[in-house]
Amino acid sequence: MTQMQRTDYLAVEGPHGRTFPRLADASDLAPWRLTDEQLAHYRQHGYLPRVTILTPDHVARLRDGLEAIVHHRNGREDELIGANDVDSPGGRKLTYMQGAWMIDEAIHDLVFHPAITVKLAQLLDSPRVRFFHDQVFYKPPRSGGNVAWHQDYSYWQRTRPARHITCWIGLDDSTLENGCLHVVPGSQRWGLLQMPRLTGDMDALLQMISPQQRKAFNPVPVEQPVTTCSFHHDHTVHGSYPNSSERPRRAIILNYFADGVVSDAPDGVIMPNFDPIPRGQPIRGRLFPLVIDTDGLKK
Ligand SMILES: O=C(O)CCC(=O)C(=O)O
Repeated sequence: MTQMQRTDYLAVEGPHGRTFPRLADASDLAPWRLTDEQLAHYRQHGYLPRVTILTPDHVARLRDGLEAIVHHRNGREDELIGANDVDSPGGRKLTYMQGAWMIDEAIHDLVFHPAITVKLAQLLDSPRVRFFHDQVFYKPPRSGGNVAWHQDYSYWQRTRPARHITCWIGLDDSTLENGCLHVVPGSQRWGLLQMPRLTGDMDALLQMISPQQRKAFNPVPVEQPVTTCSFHHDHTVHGSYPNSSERPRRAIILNYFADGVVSDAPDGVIMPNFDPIPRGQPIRGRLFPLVIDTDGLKK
C-alpha cells in the first residue's frame, strides 16, 4: 500500500464505516444503557465485568484486523505508537502497541461503538466523553508475559483531573489459564500509588503500598467470554498473569476521559508524535475525538 492510498480514518470525527450501529437520536440510547445494578457494581468495586458489546462477526473482523497488524500485513505499521515485542519476566514475550485505531477500520470504528460509548457516559457521569488512546496487549500462546499490578492514572499524570476510564475488550475467551485481567476491588479509593514498570515484575507495586493496602489486596480474576468487555476506574489496581494456554490471549484496550480534562504536561506532550497541548488547555481535536454527546442528540 502506498502513502497515497492510505485511508485517513480520522478525517471525520466519528465512525468511518458501518461496522457498528450509530446513534441517530436520544431514543437510540436506551438499548445500550447499563442497569442501575451494573452502575452500582462499578461504583462500589471500581470495575464492571462481562458486559456484552460485540457479536461473533464483530469479533472476527477485529481479530482479522489485529492479526494483519501483528503479522505485518496491514502495511501501515509505521504509524503505530510504541509498538514493541516486550521481553517479560521469565523469558516471556508480550506484543504491545498503541495506534491500531488509526490504521484499521474495524478497530477505529470500535472506539465509537454505542454499546461502549453510551455506557461510558453513564460510568463517567458525563454527557460528553472523549477518546484518549488505544492499547493492544497480545500474549502469544504458552510464552505470553504478565502485566504488572498498576493503576492506569499513574501513567496519565500528564492529564488532569483523573476522570478517565478503561474499556478492556478480549478477542479470545479470557480465562485464568490464558492470563485474564485481574482487578483489586475497592482499590479505586486508595489514592494515587507509585508507577511500576508495566511489563516488569508482577508484584513490584506490593513493595510500594502500605501494610493496610497489602491487607486489602485481594485480586479477583475477570474471566469473561469473547463478545464481552469489562470497564475499570482509572485508580483501580489491576494486572494479569502469563498466558500458559495453547492459544493467544488478545485484548484491545480503549481508554477514554470525560470531556474537559486538560493537559498537565510541562512540555505539552500528551502522546508521543502528536502535537503538544499547552498545559491547562483542554485535550481535544481529531486525535482525541468526542465519542458521545448525549446532550447533543436530537430529542
Ligand atoms: O491486558 C492486560 O493484561 C492488561 C491491560 C491493562 O493494563 C489495562 O487494561 O489497563
